[in-house]
Formats: sequence, structure tokens, C-alpha cells
Amino acid sequence: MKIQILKGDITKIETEAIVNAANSSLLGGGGVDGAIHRAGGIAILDDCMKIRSRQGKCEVGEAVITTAGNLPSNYVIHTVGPVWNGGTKGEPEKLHACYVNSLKLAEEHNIKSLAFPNISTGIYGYPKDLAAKVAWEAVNGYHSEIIEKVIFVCFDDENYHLYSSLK
Ligand code: AR6
Repeated sequence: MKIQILKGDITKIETEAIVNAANSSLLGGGGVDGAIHRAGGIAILDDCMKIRSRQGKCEVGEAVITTAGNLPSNYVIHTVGPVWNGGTKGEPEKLHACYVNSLKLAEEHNIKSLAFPNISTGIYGYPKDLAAKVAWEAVNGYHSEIIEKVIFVCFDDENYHLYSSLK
């Protein structure tokens, strides 16, 4: 599995799937979630609502998959990161689970390439340096026969520099 680091907007990335840093409602929000729903259009929300009526909300650390609507990718994997609450409320384990469960779901759909945003490091307030380590360990430590490429898409300079120094 090749790991790449890019600086940019995840809605422009052409991997088979992109990952969304969603919230448990799955009904959209700000940050990267807002950008993905805006660029992908109503088809994403329609799929999210179907998932809601099937299983209810999405728990922290879990992941679900929808169409990508008008985006260049085929799928959006929505995962719910933890809100930072000092670091002793299971935040690292939950963040790790976001990455691993997204990778598992990608494999189930035979997805060979996917792109992650820096989950929880915006509105949810997870310290960027700690989140980058968790993300890197989770993805780098995951061995897949199916996934060929993972891109970490960093939107801000701080995350881009942190990821670049981890690699
Ligand atoms: N492409 C890539 N990364 C982005 C983009 C983009 N277009 N826009 C922002 N980021 P956040 P969270 C980065 O706040 O902390 C939403 O309202 C941003 O710089 O989007 O997991 C949800 O509905 C940051 O590094 O997600 C939830 O309620 C990273 O994406 C809540 O925010 C994550 O920031 C989730 O909070």
C-alpha cells in the first residue's frame, strides 16, 4: 500500500473513494463535511438518509459508505471522529478506529485507492500533531491485498508539515 501526502481540497481528488470527517447524524455540517456535501450534491445526503433509516446514527469510530454524487470519486466513506476532550476519554483509540474501519469498508467494496482528510483536527479540536501520529500508525500498520494507494489530503499548512515530517 503506497502512502502519499498532498496539500489541497479533498473534493478535487480522483481516488476511488474519499473519506469524510462527518458527525453522528450523517446529515452534513461545516468543515470538510460541508465541502463534500456541497460539491457532491444531494445524492450523498439521500444515501445518508437511507443509512439513517436503516441503522440510525453512526457511532464515533464507525464508518459508512455512500455514492460520491458529482465528485470525481465513486464513493464517500463517512466516518465520525472523536471530539477532543483532553485525551483520556478514549480519543486515540476512537480516532484509530476511524481510519481502520474506513480501510475495512473500502476493502469490502474492492476500492483500490482512497483519500483521507485529517479527521477530528478542525471543529472537533484534536491536537494536530497527536492526530497525525494516530492516523499515520493506523494506515501504515494496515496491510491490505486490495488497497493500493492511500492519500492523506492536508488542507492547512500545519497538517501538511506534520505529515511530511512523519513519513
Ligand atoms: N479538503 C480537505 N480537508 C479539509 C477541507 C477540504 N475541503 N476542509 C477542511 N478540511 P473538520 P472535524 C480539513 O472541522 O474536526 C463538521 O461540521 C480541516 O483543515 O472538517 O472532524 C462535521 O459535520 C481539518 O484539518 O472536521 C462534524 O460536526 C480537517 O479537515 C465536525 O465538523 C477536519 O476538520 C467534525 O469535525
